[in-house]
Amino acid sequence: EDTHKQKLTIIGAPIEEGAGRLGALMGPAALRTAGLIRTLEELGHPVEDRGDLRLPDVLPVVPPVAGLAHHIEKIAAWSRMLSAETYEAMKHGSFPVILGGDHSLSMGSVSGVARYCEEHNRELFVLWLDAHSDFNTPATSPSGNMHGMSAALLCREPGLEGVLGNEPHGFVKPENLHLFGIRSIDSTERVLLRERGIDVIDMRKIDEFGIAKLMRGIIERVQKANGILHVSFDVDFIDPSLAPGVGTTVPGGATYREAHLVMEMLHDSGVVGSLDVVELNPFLDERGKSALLLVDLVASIFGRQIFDKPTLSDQSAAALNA
Ligand code: EXY
Ligand code: MN
Ligand code: MN
Ligand code: MN
Repeated sequence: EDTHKQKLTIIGAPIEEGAGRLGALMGPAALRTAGLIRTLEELGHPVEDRGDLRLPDVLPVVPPVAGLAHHIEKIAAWSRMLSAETYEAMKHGSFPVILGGDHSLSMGSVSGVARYCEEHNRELFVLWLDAHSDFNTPATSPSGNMHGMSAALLCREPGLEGVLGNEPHGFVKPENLHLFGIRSIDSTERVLLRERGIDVIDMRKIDEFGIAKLMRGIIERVQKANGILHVSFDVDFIDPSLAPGVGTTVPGGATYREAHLVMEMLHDSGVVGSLDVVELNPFLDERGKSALLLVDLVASIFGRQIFDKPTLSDQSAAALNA
């Protein structure tokens, strides 16, 4: 998957019911306003923008779950739709980019990618850039908010089968999931993460060993397996001082350069096949700051290098000539 000039399919997923507070619904609109599509085109990628999807009028019936799972019917409807979208995009040789929307959308986006990988005998790896581990189930969740359950669903934790139901979908092997940037884990999650042996790269490890070395380890693993890497980028991976536009801020996140370096290394690796950008809440943002940073980070994963980046004076010169 050379992300150089690869065809991109942009899928807007204005979903907010998986989060504890409203506003992530405006995420795709804010990313578009911040120039996401134009930026990707300027990098030389053919972009197919599928626009923002909307919920069907009739929601699927989901059998009752043991525990708390708020708005599970809506999450199920989004998941089934998104799973089909990412699967189709990949089947057509395109790279799906899902604009959220809260993190529950990854239940759908990643299960579609996983289905594609299973059918094509490619090993799927997932890089989960997040402050949180998102490894609750309805039985363990303290909040019932389903954005805190998406990684668990993808690893086939019990209690969430009804979300995708009988729709075709794939899963992620727990040993192929890398949680990265983590600094908030519920006690219930901790137990499950240990039992399943999930790789948790927390901020302390990043501080101690450096983000480049840790990223290199993951990238080499995927390259050796000739695998495909899905990147699920939760805005709260970044430090809240840089990206305040998110409902679940946790101090001590990735710095500006750490976040960019991750994206630059991912680009150069050539192994990334799909991307979610989730949890942007424009209602909580400061004058578009988080949305603009996200667009820059997405530019980095699609090949923008510091060496080629337009400076402010380039931009004002262009404006004068216009
Ligand atoms: N662990 C907490 C819960 O399950 O309610 C918080 C989850 C926040 C999840 C955000 C999206 O990453
Ligand atoms: Mn490339
Ligand atoms: Mn998350
Ligand atoms: Mn998070």
